[in-house]
Amino acid sequence: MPRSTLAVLTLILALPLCAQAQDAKIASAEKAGPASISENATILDWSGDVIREGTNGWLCLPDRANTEGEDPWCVDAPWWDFLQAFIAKREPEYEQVGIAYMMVDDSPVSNTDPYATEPTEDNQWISGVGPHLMILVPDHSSFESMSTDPYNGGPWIMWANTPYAHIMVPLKHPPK
Ligand SMILES: [Cu+2]
Repeated sequence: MPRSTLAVLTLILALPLCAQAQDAKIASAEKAGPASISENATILDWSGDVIREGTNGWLCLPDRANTEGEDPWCVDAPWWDFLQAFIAKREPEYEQVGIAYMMVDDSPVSNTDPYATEPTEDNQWISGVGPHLMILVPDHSSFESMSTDPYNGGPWIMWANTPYAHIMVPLKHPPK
């Protein structure tokens, strides 16, 4: 078979596989938020590439397959600034209130140390958060009245006293 035919065949075979992977990412990302938001959101993968262009200003990202737990996100602009800063290990710059939906679950995480990768004696490792909202507030002094205890039964401040502090709002149950 001429090499060009082979190349074309490879392309034809690879395309549907590729489309399937993209469909799976879109389906995963759409589960992160209510349909009224996620159906019209821009879908990104975790390298920031656009999988589907949206119309409503929201961004949804699929489950990161390399982590425990299912953790798709839908985020607004302040949260996207936060996520990019978090990944680059720099301080976020958002100046407006931010809302993020995680309507499925989240991967296990330390409640105190943003970059912890495993449980330690004192880093409050939590898992099984279940569906929740996450809220950014630029002025962290307004967090003072809130609990930092993930098991208090209601909302709490995660990563308190760091540039990444935010309000966790469980929608079904406290972390397990
Ligand atoms: Cu979360």
